[in-house]
Amino acid sequence: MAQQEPEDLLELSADTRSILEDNDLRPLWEVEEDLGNLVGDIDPDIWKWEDIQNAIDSIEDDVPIADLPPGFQRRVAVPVNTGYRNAVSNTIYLGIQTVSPGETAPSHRHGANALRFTIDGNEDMKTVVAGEEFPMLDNDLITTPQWEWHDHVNDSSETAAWLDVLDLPLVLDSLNARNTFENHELERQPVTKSRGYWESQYGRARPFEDKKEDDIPGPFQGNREATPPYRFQWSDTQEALRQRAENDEPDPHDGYSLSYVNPATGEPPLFPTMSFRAQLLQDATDPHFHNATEAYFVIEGDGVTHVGDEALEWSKRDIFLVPPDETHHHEPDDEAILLGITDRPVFEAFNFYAEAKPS
Ligand code: 1HN
Repeated sequence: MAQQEPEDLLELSADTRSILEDNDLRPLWEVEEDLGNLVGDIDPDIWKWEDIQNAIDSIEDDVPIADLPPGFQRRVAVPVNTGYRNAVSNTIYLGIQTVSPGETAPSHRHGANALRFTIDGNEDMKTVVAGEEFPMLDNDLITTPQWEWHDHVNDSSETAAWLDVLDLPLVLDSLNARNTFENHELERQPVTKSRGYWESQYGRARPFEDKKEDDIPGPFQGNREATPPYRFQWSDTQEALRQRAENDEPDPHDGYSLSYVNPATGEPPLFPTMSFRAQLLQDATDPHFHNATEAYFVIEGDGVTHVGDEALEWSKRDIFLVPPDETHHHEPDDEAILLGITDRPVFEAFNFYAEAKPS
């Protein structure tokens, strides 16, 4: 932020200025400069998998999870950009986390919502959420809703890696809701549910009468239906994408697209703050722009996404960012599948969402 030089300041009498300063007041025409400018420009950006892999391998060699300082205690490489140094945007945090064979990322819970999208997984890599062990197979998407206990246990002989997505900057910075983090007394929470329990609660045949409508976990209140712990198996999502490509028309901007729904409502968004799509692209999409931010993880294929004047060339496992209000469209080389991540629900909740085609 450019600080105003004293000579730029409108002449106010010394008396007026000291009255204002002494009373923690500022005139609007000076405050204006700061409004909407505390977060720097968030530019289009891409993180190539090769570079991410180098980084996560290297930090894995250097630090066991057990040696991490007290705090979140997760071994993660966090993509950041010029305008916002904690995360990819002021609403969405992405990270690439590893857990080595035999390691546990200890149990804790927090107010922010989280999800894992598995990059290198297997049957014996488990994320334990709200009492149930969820196996992490490649491309599975698993929710860690706000205030649910979660730990990650690698009982396999391979290092596991995944993409973390949290609404952390929104919760911690914008909303300043910082007082909701707790470590479990145990490194691993007790597994109290059998495999498939959460699916049985929220699948197609499910208990109905005794479900509470406003069951938001933790100290929170609100008017959204809580998102349950849930694993979206890639094999199901992949089959649904294939059906869509064979039978439906593509969306002009998102290709053959599926929304990950909140299993409690059967509708998007998956979390009140973030929405997720699996997108199969066969042809170039049409350009448009919107005020929501989008981040993408490349599940399969190669291509380029044009964002403003920039061409982001992507391949499998790359991560890229489409900032607010930048015109963008995708051009897959051949067939490609993207995980689309957006903060659009936040805008929609307050009737602020807007999108348009370039003129
Ligand atoms: C967290 O709980 C995890 O549970 C990962 O794996 C990254 C970043 C900030 C705050 C909490 C996890 C996180 C995090």
